[in-house]
Amino acid sequence: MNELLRIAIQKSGRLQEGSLELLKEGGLAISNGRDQLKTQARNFPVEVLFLRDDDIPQYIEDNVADVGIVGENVFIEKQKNNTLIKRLDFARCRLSIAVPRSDNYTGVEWLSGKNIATSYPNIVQQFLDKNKIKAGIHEISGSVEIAPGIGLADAICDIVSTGSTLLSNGLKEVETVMQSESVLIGGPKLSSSKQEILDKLLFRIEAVNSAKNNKYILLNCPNEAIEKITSLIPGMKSPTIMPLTRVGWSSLHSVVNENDFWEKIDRLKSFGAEGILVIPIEKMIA
Ligand code: PRT
Ligand code: ZN
Repeated sequence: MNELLRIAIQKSGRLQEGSLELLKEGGLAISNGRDQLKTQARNFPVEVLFLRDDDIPQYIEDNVADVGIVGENVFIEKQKNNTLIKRLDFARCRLSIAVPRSDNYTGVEWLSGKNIATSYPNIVQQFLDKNKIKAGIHEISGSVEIAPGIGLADAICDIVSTGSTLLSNGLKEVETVMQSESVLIGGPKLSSSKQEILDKLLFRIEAVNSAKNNKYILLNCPNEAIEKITSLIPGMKSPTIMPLTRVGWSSLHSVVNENDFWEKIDRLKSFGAEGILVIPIEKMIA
């Protein structure tokens, strides 16, 4: 029998949708994991295991799964024999220290001798060691934000996204311990046939992600602006240029990155570009 690459993803929660979407956009025909522990892609040698995110690093270390998608915070906290294969750019958040709003927080030394409630004891300990602070760590698995209010701790370290959970619990964010996003992690070594499947999948994920980060752009410009515009938006190799029936003008097609998109649009206009159309790209293969 041919080998299957076993990919562990979160069964339900904040990572589940993004993980499934990524695999589906990569062309894998899979069902969504409701009421099932695992499923096999119908058109690709992959088996998807649906697990609690906290268990994924251990399952990879134990060779039950080959690779998995978790938050970077979980990858760092668990300290298993895992390696980071690829950052996946969704479920972005940060792990922060927060204290009651009324406390007069003066800096990281304020934490000295205090009690910090968290679900991430290893990460907090590393942070304290780095800052040469001695403080108590109280590990709790959920509802960390209520700990100071009920007298369980002086401070917390928890995941923050918009900050509204901290706000509604009377807390203020005082230190960012780490930034996090979803990551693909794996064990130390795959068999060559599994590595081949993973490489194929990574290639597809790359195509999907670069497409998300880029837009197809079409514009009209006076011929004398072509050179400047080409150096601003060189595209994948170089732009396509077609003459317009209007003498002295061309239509230019290229690819533009999402990150500095608006800045580039402003410059294109200043170069004399008109009739700018921007169109999403579905897949992009360099
Ligand atoms: O059941 P299972 O163990 O699989 O899931 P879980 O409850 O442990 O995890 P889940 O689904 O809540 O989160 C999975 C991963 O998503 C985390 O490990 C992070 O990497 C990432 N992530 C991104 C978040 C958030 N954003 C987030 N906002 N994880 C949790 N939160 C929580 C946070 O704990 C806090 O309670 O949302 C609240 C803060 O949000 P704001 O917007 O109010 O600041
Ligand atoms: Zn969890």
